[in-house]
Amino acid sequence: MREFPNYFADAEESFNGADFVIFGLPYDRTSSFRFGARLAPREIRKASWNFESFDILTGVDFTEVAMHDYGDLDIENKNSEDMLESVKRFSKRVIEAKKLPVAIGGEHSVTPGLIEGFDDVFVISLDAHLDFRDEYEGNRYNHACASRRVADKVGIDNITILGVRSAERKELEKARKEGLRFFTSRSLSGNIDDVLKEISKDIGERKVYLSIDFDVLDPSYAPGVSTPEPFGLEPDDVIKVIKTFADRIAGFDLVEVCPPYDFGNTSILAAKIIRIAIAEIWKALKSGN
Ligand SMILES: [Mn+2]
Repeated sequence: MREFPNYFADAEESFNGADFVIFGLPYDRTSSFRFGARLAPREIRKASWNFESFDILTGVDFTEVAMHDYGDLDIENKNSEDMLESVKRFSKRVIEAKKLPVAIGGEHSVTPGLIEGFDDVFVISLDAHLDFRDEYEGNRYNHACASRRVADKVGIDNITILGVRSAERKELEKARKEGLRFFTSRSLSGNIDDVLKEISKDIGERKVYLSIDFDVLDPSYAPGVSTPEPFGLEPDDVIKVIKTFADRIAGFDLVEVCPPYDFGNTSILAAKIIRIAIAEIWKALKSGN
């Protein structure tokens, strides 16, 4: 493969001039099955150079979109608490500067840090896993606890998880008891338009934070993830989610891509979905101005 610059394609704006700030979170210290998600920011950036600056699907020319690529945060060797502190600090800086954070993981444990800077936000998480354990392997900040920690912050009524097809029995009981709203991949099959319409109505005009755990996709589309789980969503389902909330998304992350188990197709799809999300949000921003 040719050598390309180590920044996300077309992200050539300065921090101050940007509407979107892309940054990498190379962290996989709590991964429970496959390690390697820390390598994803680099691979996804590389994959982004595969695409034309003009995107025929969204009609957006990325040379017109003010995107900055900050690079990676120095978190690879930190423990969970210190990693979260760094992620939170940087994410806050982006949000306070009125820019939209676009985080490339790394594992899902980064998400609770990313949302810390928002005052009032509804979290939509796409994930094969419920991630609602209070702790895993002795760590409350393990990637298997991501949704639980997010719910601690925003409140159980302000998060919904789409595409679930894996949970531990007690974890599931607890989620049901506490009223966590989630939709299994099966329940969305053939029905996602109606579900999204309903969620959209409930959220109203509130801001949305979108967390895309890439294992929400079926492994036939995205085999290179840390914990693949069969019977997942299709890429178009993810696009539908993005389009439904594009006018309200205040930040998003894409996590759990695991390059050592990828032939390149997962990173390519991840880069494309990041580009489509930026394009749809940008179009919504423009039409709102
Ligand atoms: Mn997951």
